[in-house]
Amino acid sequence: MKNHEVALLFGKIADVLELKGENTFRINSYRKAARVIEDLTEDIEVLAREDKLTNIPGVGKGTADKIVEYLNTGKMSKYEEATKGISEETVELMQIPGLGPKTVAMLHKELGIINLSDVENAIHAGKLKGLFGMGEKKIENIIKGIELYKTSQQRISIGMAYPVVMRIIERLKKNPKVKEIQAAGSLRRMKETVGDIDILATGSDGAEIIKSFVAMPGVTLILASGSTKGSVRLEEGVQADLRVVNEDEYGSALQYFTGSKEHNVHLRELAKKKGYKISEYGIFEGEKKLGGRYESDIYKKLGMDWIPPELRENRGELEAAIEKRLPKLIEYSDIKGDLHNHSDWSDGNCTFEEMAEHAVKRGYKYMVVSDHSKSLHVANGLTDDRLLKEIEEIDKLNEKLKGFALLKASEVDIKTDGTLDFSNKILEKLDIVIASIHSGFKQEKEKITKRMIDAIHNPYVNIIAHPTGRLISKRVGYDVDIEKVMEACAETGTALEINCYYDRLDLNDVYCKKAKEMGVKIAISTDSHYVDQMWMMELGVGIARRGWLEPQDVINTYSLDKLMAFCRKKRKKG
Ligand code: DGT
Ligand code: CA
Ligand code: CA
Ligand code: ZN
Repeated sequence: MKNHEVALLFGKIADVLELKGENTFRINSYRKAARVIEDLTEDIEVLAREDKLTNIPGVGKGTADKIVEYLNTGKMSKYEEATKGISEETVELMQIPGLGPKTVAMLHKELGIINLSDVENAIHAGKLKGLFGMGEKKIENIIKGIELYKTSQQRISIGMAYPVVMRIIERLKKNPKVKEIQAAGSLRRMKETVGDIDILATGSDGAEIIKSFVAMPGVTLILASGSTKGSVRLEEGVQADLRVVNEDEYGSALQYFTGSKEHNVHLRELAKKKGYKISEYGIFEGEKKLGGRYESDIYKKLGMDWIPPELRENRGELEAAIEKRLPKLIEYSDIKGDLHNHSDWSDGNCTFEEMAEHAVKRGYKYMVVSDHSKSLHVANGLTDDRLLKEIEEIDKLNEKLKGFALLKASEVDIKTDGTLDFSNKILEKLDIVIASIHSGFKQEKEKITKRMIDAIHNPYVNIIAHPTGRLISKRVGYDVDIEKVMEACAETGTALEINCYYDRLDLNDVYCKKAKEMGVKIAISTDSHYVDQMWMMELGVGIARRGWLEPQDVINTYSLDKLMAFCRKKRKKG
């Protein structure tokens, strides 16, 4: 898929135009196109072939032509024109969180800065201090942004890698020479970012299998192609390795290549203490091979339960496996509904009828319609009247639906002073209320924490969405005291969200585990703005599993009745 490349180009055009101080309307339209294309799960090459690019919201004829030009020639003349006289390094610099076009323009004017090492030198020499807008916090943010940028350059998001790997595996499964095949490495562990993709297979003819692997569409470079290992670069900008191993070593190879490295190191020590040796080829006592066909051979022989891959981070899972107290992790099939979605009443791109239809196809029993509230103008937030009207429309649709319920909700803004965007009189009419922060990100820790806790104490608020506000590739998040937030949630019966959107995954795995330990319930929600974002529930479930969560910890495993009882309980208490 070239979606990411194209989105990046449009984003860069917007940056350059902004750097030059051009018309904001045009800048915004490039930004919008970038965002929409980045989020799209359909392949733009397919859409281009079918002449359907202009069906993408925010993509007009002019934008579509630019996409087609890029897909055909690998170049976009608008980009070349816009960046004339500006170095590639400067364009790159604006991709760093905390260093947008305005800041880069200022740094260029004041210090002649044109690239990343200029910025790093200036920070070191203390030259940023005292410049316009350069408080201590801003400089701190730039330093964090540079770190984030450096790591994200080397890793891609699970949201991008996961569908790619599923496609590769589907394709190779059709090859009659392939017997077993599955992902290993960080992807199998559902880590939020992936450095490279590791796939393992068994089969009758290694060289043939590898040949078909390196010849797949989407391969931009073949790095290695032998009889047991193939290695390629994919157009998503990530490397993928396929290893074909012997059947009687498949389990031990899977165990070894799934990692994590820290988990494996600890496991090897435990094996050693028992007088065994483990490797990718099996588990051995001296020369004698004790097992290796199945992954569970390794764990069983070491006297412990098999450990689900998402737990293998050396965070206490080995001890728990020995003591037979591993959690019974939540699974995708436990999910009964999606608790945070937007329709075209606010900034979504589908009707809630369309969203409901898709939710039914997924086998859900309920789905929350939670459009934005009035102060979020950029997202076409609903006024009181429009929300009341939407409620009516949802009621009407519900009369027609059987065995499935649309829940009336709002993603209500927590305003900068900690009050909510709708009065309790309005909130009372909703089935479920989600509250979240979309403004005042730079507030002091105390202030932003209090703001969130105030919202949590509102008897109508059931879920806090994307609790830390981070964006994996571009934003650290607000400075909230998450432990205090969790205390308030536990006390009031308010849930915290795992937002499944691939660049959010917020709460993260570590915070999920903490929430569980503190007695806080979790909602796993996709925050979908199109039907084809609802698949990201699978990513959220992965994060939940990494956070040791069991079905009972997650409120959207509840039946509709139980979920409604959860919401009502807080109202009664409040
Ligand atoms: P990534 O690719 O950075 O997202 O993370 P992983 O975990 O996929 O790491 P990768 O691709 O370098 O290696 C795949 C697995 O192979 C890793 O999780 C554990 C195993 N492995 C690799 N190198 C070592 C090593 O030096 N020692 C041990 N024990 N295992 C290793
Ligand atoms: Ca890997
Ligand atoms: Ca690897
Ligand atoms: Zn939302």
